[in-house]
Amino acid sequence: MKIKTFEAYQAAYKQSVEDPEGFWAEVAQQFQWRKPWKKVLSWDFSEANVKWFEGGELNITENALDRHLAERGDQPAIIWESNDPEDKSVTITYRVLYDRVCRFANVLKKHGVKKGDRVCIYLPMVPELTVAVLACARIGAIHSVVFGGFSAKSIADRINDAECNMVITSDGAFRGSKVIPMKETVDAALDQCHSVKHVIVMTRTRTPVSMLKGRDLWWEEEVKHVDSVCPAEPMDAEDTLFILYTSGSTGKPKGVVHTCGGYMVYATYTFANVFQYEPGEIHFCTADIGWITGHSYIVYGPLCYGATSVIFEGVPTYPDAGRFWEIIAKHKVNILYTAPTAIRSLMSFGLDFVKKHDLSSLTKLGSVGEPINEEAWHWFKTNIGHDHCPLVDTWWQTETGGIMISPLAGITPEKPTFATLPLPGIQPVLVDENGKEIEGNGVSGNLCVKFPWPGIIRTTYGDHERAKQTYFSAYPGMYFTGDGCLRDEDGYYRITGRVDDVLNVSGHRIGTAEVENAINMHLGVVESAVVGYAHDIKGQGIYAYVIAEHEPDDPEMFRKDIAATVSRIIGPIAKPDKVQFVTGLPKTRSGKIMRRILRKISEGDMNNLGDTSTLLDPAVVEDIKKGAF
Ligand code: 6R9
Repeated sequence: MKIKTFEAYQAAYKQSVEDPEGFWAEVAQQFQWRKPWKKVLSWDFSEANVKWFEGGELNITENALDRHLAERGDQPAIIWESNDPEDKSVTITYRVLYDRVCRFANVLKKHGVKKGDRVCIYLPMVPELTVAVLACARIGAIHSVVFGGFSAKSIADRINDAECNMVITSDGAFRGSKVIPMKETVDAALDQCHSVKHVIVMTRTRTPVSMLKGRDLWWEEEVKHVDSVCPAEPMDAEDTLFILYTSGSTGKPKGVVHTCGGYMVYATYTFANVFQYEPGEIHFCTADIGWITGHSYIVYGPLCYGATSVIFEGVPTYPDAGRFWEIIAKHKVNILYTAPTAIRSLMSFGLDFVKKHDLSSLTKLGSVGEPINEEAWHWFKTNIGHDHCPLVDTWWQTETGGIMISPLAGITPEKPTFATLPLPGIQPVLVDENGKEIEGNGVSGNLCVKFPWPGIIRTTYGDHERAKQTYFSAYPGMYFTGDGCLRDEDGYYRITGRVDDVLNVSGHRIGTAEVENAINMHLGVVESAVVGYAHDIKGQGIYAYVIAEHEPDDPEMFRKDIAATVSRIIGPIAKPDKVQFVTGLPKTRSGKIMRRILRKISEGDMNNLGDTSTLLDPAVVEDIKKGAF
């Protein structure tokens, strides 16, 4: 499965383009299948239909667990590091993880969860989160993990969209110095959800929680009364493995659907190759399992490849800004996979925090989630990687299932801030606004992919038309990523950021429309427009232009109230950084908000607003400029 030289990469790439089916069949053969597939690939982008390994049967947990027991049953699968550095860390071997997954799978079954049912998981970063995810996969239930920072309303929307019949949560969560309620938030969500029959509550903070008779169950109690044997449910390669909600440029977040066979093959293949994982290495991905990075590179990729994966419950700055480095020294971490926003934040605390810890175990570094700026790239490479660790800048998306464009660690020659070259099987193209492919090097355009890969999104849950519209209609015959991209003279790719109305705040994807809808729900707000602006640490900050019914008496308080509403409707991650009260918004004669102008103003670029003559009322622009931050 593993490519070991740059020549081998080039050969694999060539083969993957000339004979994609042969290429992926060879990779897929290295997994454990219950029944072989009949057809490697069938696809039709115009209908958003892609199928991989049709007719094949498998269970991903047999690949992530059972298959490792004979050879590495006693090897750590998970090393868990608590929020509190004084707590003992927990090591869970493959055998123990297998046992815990089987038991919990039996708990789910006992309470009526069947193949195809949807289960919402709202948990902090504890080992039970991985257990819950794998237990669902074991019995063929579809997991929908919701990031712990989302509000009750966001949880409710996701539960209702997928009609989940089970929720798995905890009493509370530890996050830095804070204790955050979890069950209470789920309870508030469930007031608006009628499909949920049971809630399983894991004990973490032992904060008082309400437990309703007949509905709510304690995790610890339930696992005592079940068998430890749970045969894996045979799944069709194209059966849904999970749903993960993500933001787009319009409307509510959509449920990205990934299926069992293709996702498994792609997450594992990319894990092995991009990180050049060597047996026994300790892999530390700092993402939350509530995002795709955690799904693919904390849980499924590493475990299917028999790796040891670190799960960290806390935040990089608690108890101080040396926490990541302390964890690396403590567990002799070899691979660190993190986000530019974390790097920039830790940079700002100075090198003393770094120097206190022994980072000599590190062999490879990775970055994901947003474009990495030159300064952060070099700081990471030099101060954390001591200039000898390869640094892979990995570009991909929730919809792609796994890494798409990235160096292979130590194999692909690096170039700071470039995701470099496509992985085997990935055929990127740049297109202009008219959908015409831009060929050659030294060009920029919108990034599309013209051939399917096994990890590609299959549909948006419950609304196939939306998947077609969002990804396959802008440029017929191609998957459109929503990203802008540069291909330099060497054919290296650099992703420059979203070209649609999606923001990337601290690596979190947030739709401007979602934030506007939340702001507009606030009492006294008439209308709003949200744009992103360059932010030193977060990458992008959220700038909201708000028209209020009356001029606010206490604008500062009104801003805080608006932030509270956004927090309540979406979650704290979507709170605007800046709120400017305006009397009008720049609109075209057809009523469309000209965000281009608002973006420029939010960045302080007042003199390059471009043509404003097509505006309904060009005078509003002058007013907005005067009041800008
Ligand atoms: C994995 C993940 C996807 C969006 C994507 C792009 C941005 C991710 C990047 C990157 C530049 C990288 N993005 N990795 N931009 N360089 N290495 O983050 O998924 O949360 O769905 O976000 O993130 O804009 O379109 P997701």
